[in-house]
Amino acid sequence: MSKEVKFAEDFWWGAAMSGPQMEGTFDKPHENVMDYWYRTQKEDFFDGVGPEAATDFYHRYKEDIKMMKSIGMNSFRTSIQWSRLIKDLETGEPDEKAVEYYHNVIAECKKNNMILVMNLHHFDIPIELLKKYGGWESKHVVNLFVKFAKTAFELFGNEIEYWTTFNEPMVIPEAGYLCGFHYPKLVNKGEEAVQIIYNINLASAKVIELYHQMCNGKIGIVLNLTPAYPRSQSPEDLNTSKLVDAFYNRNFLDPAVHGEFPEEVIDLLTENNVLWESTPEELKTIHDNTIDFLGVNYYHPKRVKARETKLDCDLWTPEQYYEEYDMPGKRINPYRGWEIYPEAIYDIAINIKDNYNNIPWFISENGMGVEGEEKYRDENGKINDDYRIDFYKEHLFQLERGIKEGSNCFGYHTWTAIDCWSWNNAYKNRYGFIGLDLTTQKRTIKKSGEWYKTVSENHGFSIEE
Ligand code: BGP
Repeated sequence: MSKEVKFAEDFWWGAAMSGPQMEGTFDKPHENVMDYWYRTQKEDFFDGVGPEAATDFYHRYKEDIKMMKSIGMNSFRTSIQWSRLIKDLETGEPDEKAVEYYHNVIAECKKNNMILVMNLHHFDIPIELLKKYGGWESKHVVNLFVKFAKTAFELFGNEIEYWTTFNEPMVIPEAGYLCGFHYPKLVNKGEEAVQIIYNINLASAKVIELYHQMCNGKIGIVLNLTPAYPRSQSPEDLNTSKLVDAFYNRNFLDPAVHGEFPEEVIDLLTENNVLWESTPEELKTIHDNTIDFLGVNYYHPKRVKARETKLDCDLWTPEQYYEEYDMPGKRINPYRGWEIYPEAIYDIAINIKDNYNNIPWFISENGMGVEGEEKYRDENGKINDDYRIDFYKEHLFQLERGIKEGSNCFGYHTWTAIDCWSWNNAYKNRYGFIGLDLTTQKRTIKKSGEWYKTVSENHGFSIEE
C-alpha cells in the first residue's frame, strides 16, 4: 500500500546556506571570527581546508541560483556577512563592492522567482569586535549590530520580504564558551555564556523593532530546537530534561515569541548569583518586539539524564545539572555522530502549536552530512544519495503529521543546496543536493536534487506503508 505525503500548493521547498560557508572571503573589508580562527589555527580544520574559496558563490551566484531553481527550489536562505557589508564597524558605513554584490544576488533571485530569506548573523562576528570588546559579551557590540542591521535595511529592506536576525544563536555561547568547539574555544564559562544569551536576545529584539519602523516585510529568528528527551519518566530525569529544554531551547524561543525569559532559568541563575545584567528598558524592548515568524533548524534530539556524578568544575555551568544519555539502540549518522530521530519534528510542530501561539514557522535547516560521497558516483557522474532521500522522506512524513494536526508550518528548507564549507569540519561531510568538486568547483546534481524537483512539483511524494 502506498500513502501520499502532501503539502500545501504554496509550501516553500528550499534550502539554507550562509555567507561565510558559501561565498569565499574575496573582497571582504574584515575577517569574521571563523576566517581568523582558520588563519591562526589551521590544524583545527579538517584536511586544513579553510573558507577562502569555499563554494565560490561570490563569483558563481548566477549559475548557482539557476541550478537551485532547476531542482525545484522556490526559496532559499542565505546571510549578509557583517564583515563584508560594513566597512566602518563603528558607524555602520557600508562597503561599496559588498553593496553591489548583495544587490546582484537579490536581483538574481527575483529574476528566478525565488523567495529569499536574508539572515543577519550566522556565527560570524567580525573578529575586531571579539578582540576589542569581548564580542557578544558586550552591549556596545549589540548596538553596533543594530547599526549594521540599519544599513542592511536602508539598502535592501524593501527588496527582501523575509529577514531573520540570527541563525542558531545558542551555538555562540554553547560552542564558544561552554563546550569549546568553536573559537574562542572556552569551556565552562557559564557566566559569560549567560550574558551572551541575554545580549543576543536584546540585539534581536532591537533589530526587530527597527525593522518594523523601517520596512513592511516580515522578520523572524532561526533557532536550533533540540528537544530534550529524558532517559526515563523518573522525577529526577524528567526535571532534568525540563531544565535542559529551558536553558538550551526556551532561553531563545520564549523571548522570541512571548517576549519573556523562562522563569525557571531566571530563578536558577539568581540562586547561583550568575543572572545576566539587564535594565528595565532593555527588558521592555525584548517584551515588545517579538518575531513575525520562526525558523527551526532540526538535526538531532538531545537525550539527557539526571547527573550521576558531580561535575568537576568550580565555575557555574549548565552542565552541572545534567548528563548526556547514550541511549542504547539509537540510530546514528556515523559521519557526523548525530542521532537520527525524525519523530522530533512532529513533537516540535505540536509544541509550537500548543505553547507558542501556533506562530507561522518553517523548517529552516534539516539535513544529513555524509563523508566520502564520491563512492556513490555512478558511470554518468551522478552521486546516488538514496540515504539522503530516505532521511528527508522520514522527516517530511513527521512534519506532515504535525501540519495535519494544525501546526502552522509553511515550508521546508534543507541544509543545504550545494555542498559547502562547514566550520572546522570544512568539506568533510557533504550535505548538498548538488555536489561540489573542490578542485575544479564543478557542480553536479545528485539523485536527491532530482528527487527534490519531483517533490516540489507534486507538493509531496508517496511512501510505501
Ligand atoms: C547548523 C548550522 C549550519 C551548518 C549545519 C551543519 O548548525 O546552522 O551552518 O553548518 O549545522 O552542521 P555541520 O556543518 O557542523 O556539520
